[in-house]
Amino acid sequence: MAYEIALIPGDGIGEEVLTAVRPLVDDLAASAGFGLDYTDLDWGSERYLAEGAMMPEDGIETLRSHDAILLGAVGHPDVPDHVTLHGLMLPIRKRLNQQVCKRPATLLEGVESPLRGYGGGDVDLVVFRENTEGEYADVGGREHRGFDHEVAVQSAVYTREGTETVVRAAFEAAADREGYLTNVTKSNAQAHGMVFWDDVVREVSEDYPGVDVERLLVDAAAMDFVRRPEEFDVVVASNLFGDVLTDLGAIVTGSLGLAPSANLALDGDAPSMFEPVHGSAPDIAGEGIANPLATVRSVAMLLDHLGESAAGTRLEDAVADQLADPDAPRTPDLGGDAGTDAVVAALRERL
Ligand code: GGG
Repeated sequence: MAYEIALIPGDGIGEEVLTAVRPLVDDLAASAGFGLDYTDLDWGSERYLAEGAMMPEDGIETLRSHDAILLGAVGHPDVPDHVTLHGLMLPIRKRLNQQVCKRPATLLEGVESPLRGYGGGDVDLVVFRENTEGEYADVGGREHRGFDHEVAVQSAVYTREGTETVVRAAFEAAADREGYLTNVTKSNAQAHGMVFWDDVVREVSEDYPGVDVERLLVDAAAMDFVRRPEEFDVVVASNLFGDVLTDLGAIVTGSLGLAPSANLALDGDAPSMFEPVHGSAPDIAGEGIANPLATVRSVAMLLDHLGESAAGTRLEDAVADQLADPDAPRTPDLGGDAGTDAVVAALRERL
């Protein structure tokens, strides 16, 4: 049995971490009795600079025939960020209907949190981020460019279907975990879209009587991710709020270099996409010091999604073991001085 994986290293450290991690994943798959057949896709900013587009016109159709997508990172100092995001990552999420973005944040043993007094196991939360609409909707425009009366309009869009899909996914996770869900909005200020969002949460909650729901405004949630992160379990939030909160979740659990994510196409008609939360990090690109573990953990989520849960768990457990080992190499984001390849080599040995 071999799974078809679309591999998009993308930009900056995305390419370095994917190149480093791929042989380890192949070994793991072989030892677990399945194969991974990759389609290497050189999509990204270098392609944009050479050809004027981040991916080919039929790129989305190319992806459709795969079982899953593994993405590195997107972003290049010579290309505006809105071009890279709207040219690659957002069309994939939107056109493959990857409505749910799942981002766990766990403080693992051996990893130092910047928060005083927190140790391994103290923080274990998962954010469900709406992934194809909300504040990321491509609705709006600019008029009167260059004049004093220039105007920019950017509208957020919340559909019942999109909102309910992510809210239901979050309730399902909460029911499986601790029965506790935090709904993050800004419905005091955004009285249309976010009050609608709260209504959907209330409606869906009726199907989950065993789940307690806490409501938080996003400013309070940001504060509490720092002040009392141990009290969160499952969090559901809009596209932008989820994006912001998951960087916060990543850093209070040690590093953006450890944070994995899954963009899930739950209707099953299209592949889901797995990617480290971090971006292309141009400041360290090419130095060989990027932390590969966010990508490794994203692969663990990918394997779990494909139904290869034993292999996914083995990978995730090996990462946890390695981080708990004070003698194991670690990259500078975790206070070490090892390079990407050394961390992957040690993990391969451990597996
Ligand atoms: N690994 C994916 C990546 O490059 N993320 C950077 C980024 O800006 N992401 C925006 C988003 O997730 O909405």
